[in-house]
Amino acid sequence: TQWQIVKNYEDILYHKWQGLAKITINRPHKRNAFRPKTVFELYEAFSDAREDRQIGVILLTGTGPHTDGKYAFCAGGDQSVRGQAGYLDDEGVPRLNVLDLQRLIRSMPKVVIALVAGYAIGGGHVLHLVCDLTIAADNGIFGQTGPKVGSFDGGFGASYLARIVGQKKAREIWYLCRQYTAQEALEMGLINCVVPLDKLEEEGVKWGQEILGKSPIAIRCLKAAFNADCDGQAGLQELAGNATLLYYMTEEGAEGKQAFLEKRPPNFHQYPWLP
Ligand code: 2NE
Repeated sequence: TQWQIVKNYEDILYHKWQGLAKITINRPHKRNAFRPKTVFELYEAFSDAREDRQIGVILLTGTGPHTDGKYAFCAGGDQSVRGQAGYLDDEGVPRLNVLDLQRLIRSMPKVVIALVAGYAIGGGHVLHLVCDLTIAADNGIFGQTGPKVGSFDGGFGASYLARIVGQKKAREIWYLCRQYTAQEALEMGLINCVVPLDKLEEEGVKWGQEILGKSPIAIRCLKAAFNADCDGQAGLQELAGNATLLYYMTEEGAEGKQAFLEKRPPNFHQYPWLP
């Protein structure tokens, strides 16, 4: 792969290559924990990838190893900038803007694959969770820490986790704050596969290329359908938005617009009432 740099950021790296985007959290000295700036940069890169009609698959990963040899996907919110009401940005405004990022990853009509080497912990664990797919290196470590460090994620972090691994396991993960190996995560259905560390990106690119050969609209509607089952009216809005998009692409839908613009009654008689 010949990744091209899209834009230089402070806390992340952003590359593209042949239909794939790669977004890398680049704070290895903090186990890739995110501060508000990191999240704003991630949000911008994901928004760019969403807008780019060449891009169908986004790989989300973390820089590693750190100088101590350890790897991390992401260790959640940066506790050193946590203030009284959230994580403080450069102006001292408290933020939980990672929740906006979670929603963007889930709702964007493209496939997001988490590539996890090392720690996916706390809010970093929730980030891999909200990705469509997760490929882990054999050194992957998964877990929540909220009740240990005075935090929790009662959104996707709790209910979506329970949808994936079941209620009992999700409660165990949150109440005990244990760490689980990649193999254990695979066995509980939390991730899609485990590969040797040096094959992680290669495997992500392979899965991405396979997906890129599929129908964009089919993938788009499937992602929205999977979301709709969990996301209530927000999920239905997303799915219905896709139905509207498809309707606009039909002659029947276009006839309504055309008739309005031509100031004539619409002629829908030419279209059947299908059984
Ligand atoms: C990730 C973990 C288990 C790694 O342990 P270890 O022993 O390999 O590394 P160590 O020494 O703890 O960390 C290395 C350096 O990274 C920093 C550490 O402070 C340390 O820095 P130095 O002492 O070398 O200067 N670091 C690691 N994680 C950090 C973090 N989250 N914030 C700031 N600095 C961090 C171990 O490091 C760990 O347990 N980390 C904390 C995980 C955690 O509790 N994250 C926050 C959960 S809450 C959250 O993310 C959240 C939420 O619940 C709701 C909404 C939004 C966010």
